[in-house]
Amino acid sequence: MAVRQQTNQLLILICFLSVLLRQTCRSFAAELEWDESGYVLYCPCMGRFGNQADHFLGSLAFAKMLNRTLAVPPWIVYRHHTPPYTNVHVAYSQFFQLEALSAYHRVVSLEDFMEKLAPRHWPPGQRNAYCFETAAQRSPDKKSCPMKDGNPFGPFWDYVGVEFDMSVLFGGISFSAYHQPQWMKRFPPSEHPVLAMPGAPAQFPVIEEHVGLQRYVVWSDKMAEEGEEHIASLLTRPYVGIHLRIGVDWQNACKLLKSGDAGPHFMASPQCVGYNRQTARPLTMTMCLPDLAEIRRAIRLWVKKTSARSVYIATDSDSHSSDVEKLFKGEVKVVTLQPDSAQMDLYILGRADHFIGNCVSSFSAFVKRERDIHGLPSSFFGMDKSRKVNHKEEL
Ligand SMILES: Nc1nc2c(ncn2[C@@H]2O[C@H](COP(=O)(O)OP(=O)(O)OP(=O)(O)O)[C@@H](O)[C@H]2O)c(=O)[nH]1
Ligand SMILES: *[C@@H]1O[C@H](CO)[C@@H](O)[C@H](O)[C@H]1NC(C)=O
Repeated sequence: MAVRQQTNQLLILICFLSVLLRQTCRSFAAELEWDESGYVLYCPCMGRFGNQADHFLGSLAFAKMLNRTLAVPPWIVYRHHTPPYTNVHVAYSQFFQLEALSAYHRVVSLEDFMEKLAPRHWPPGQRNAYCFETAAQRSPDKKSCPMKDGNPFGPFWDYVGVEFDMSVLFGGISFSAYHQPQWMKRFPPSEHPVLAMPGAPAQFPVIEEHVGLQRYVVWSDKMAEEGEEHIASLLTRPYVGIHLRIGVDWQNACKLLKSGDAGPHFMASPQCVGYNRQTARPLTMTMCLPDLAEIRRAIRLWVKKTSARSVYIATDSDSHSSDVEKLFKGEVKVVTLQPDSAQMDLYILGRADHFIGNCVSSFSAFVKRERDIHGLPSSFFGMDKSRKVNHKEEL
């Protein structure tokens, strides 16, 4: 009797395990199964990392809205100053966990899509491009999507290994949720399985509704390990992380504010002035391009408030580290890594005890969103409340 019961239990266990195994196998295989609900493909062809990240969140939301799998593109990294001087395409999973996105929506890497699904389900000869009529207007026959015109467009689709066969144009619709029914009606997946677009089906900057999707953008183990090593070896907590976006290209961008008719919304600024244009706070020159006095003021304030023992400076230009060191007479350690990959700066800023960012920069915005998700505090240059109010600037 007892033996029989044990055998039964064993059998049940085996059955249970095999069901578990089969499900695991199925979910592994499912990754590579064709999705009858279709796909969204796009080139992250606008801007550098911060811009691409903003666009990524919107594109993720767009794919979910259409219930299509998102083919997650690689990041385009521009190497204008280092050999081989061509764009580098870095797989999403180098920096972030692809699997973490699945908690929100179905995804496949664009690389896997091309290697494992496209040969059979989206073969050469059937590769349609989709774009706005207005974009096609620029082509010689006024009917072709500019998929591979110029850099980074051409190199991107070459890297992916795609030539486009036909163009499908659309107009009178936007990527917003308002037009969801039109998209579904116009492009049923049975007739249009793969929507491949020249740019992200999203707005820049990311709309308020999609800011929280940052939650699904989770650092890869490799990045986290490397980042933690840097933090442990270079910094003493608490540390204040600052983003100095002050290089020549940025100085030129901020000049556009001087004319005064730019309004409060300029690049990533909705993140600090507010998304609603009517109620937005004014955007000042100091917020866009903090001068050395403002940099000193903000750092001194936040180092004091947080009793920081070190400061981490990420920058696109001069780190001003010796100026910052002088502020604290050597009592606060000032660190700047100037890493090869900008993502390492993002990681370290994301983990700081306090972050001071540049409101107008989408690079800063990435850090701010991530910190908000984890409940970590951030502020922006040029807009601490305790700051002396300059009436000319504020009104
Ligand atoms: N390593 C590093 N790179 C930076 C830093 N700030 C800016 N960069 C570089 O400059 C790029 C700025 O472009 P984006 O990331 O799109 O962000 P943005 O500040 O909104 O700038 P624009 O593209 O000019 O609109 C980044 O992607 C980095 O490559 C920094 O603090 N550290
Ligand atoms: C969404 O797509 C999935 C996967 O193709 C499918 O199983 C599901 O039925 C679709 N949902 C709707 C509402 O169409």
